[in-house]
Amino acid sequence: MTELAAALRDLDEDKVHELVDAKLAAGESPIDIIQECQEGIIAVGELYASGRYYLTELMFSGDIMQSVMAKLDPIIASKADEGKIIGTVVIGTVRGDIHDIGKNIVVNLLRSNRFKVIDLGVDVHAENFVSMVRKTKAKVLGLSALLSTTYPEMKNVIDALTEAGLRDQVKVIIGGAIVNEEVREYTGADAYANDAIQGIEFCRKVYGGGNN
Ligand code: B12
Repeated sequence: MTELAAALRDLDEDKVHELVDAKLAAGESPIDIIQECQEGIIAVGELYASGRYYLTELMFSGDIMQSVMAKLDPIIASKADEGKIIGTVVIGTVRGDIHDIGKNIVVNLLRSNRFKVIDLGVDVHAENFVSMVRKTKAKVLGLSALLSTTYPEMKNVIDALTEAGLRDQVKVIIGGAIVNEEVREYTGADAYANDAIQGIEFCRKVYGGGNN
């Protein structure tokens, strides 16, 4: 584990920021910094799951991550690829789930990569996803979920798209730390991603490589 990941795992906010500042000064990419932080925060989750951390620590790790993102987001935005919009992506965290740090990273990266993003926020009902896909004619719907209890809800959204006759016109990608091929298959999604870059690559592919 890197020093930055360990500082986040140990909830040492000052050290996290010291290391992030040093990495930025050394020209490291915000994406690499996010990945290191993600490693640390996954360790926080494991400590929580094993009973060594409590909800307070879980919340604090989220706060630290958000304060890091407040620093990285403007840098990501300043490197935005200017030019014609590639396509529209509707995204949100599904009903029952309020985790949004990862989703927000995906949103910012998509925007800086010339996608128009409709971010529906957290705890989003299936009908809202369906009506936004219908309204915007988006070719990609991104569903974020970090709780295994919300997998049925992701399936519910995809079933609702089918019922509305929209499933053929939209590709669905599910994302979050713990989704995998098994969850993709269960929900009926077209793809899954455990990091933002995979998600952006998928959107580019759906929109024909981003050249249209
Ligand atoms: C911080 C945190 C919280 C914060 C969230 C703050 C916020 N605003 O989001 C708070 C304290 C609120 C919280 C609450 C809870 N949490 Co929590 N939380 C976490 C923790 C430690 C980190 C999540 C995070 O922000 N990671 C950092 C980001 C950058 O990573 P990420 O979310 O994975 O996102 C990346 C990728 O996955 C991907 N991605 C994400 N979404 C999408 C979407 C698309 C479309 C794409 C393409 C990609 C993509 O791109 C991102 C960037 O690379 C995780 C541990 C873990 N392993 O993830 C537990 C974890 C998710 N939480 C957990 C639990 C149990 C809870 C609670 C139920 C606890 C409780 N008893 O109340 C509640 C649930 C509340 C609710 N109803 O949603 C469990 C879930 C276990 C499970 N199997 O279901 C975890 C795994 C911890 C654990 N190991 O036990 N949590």
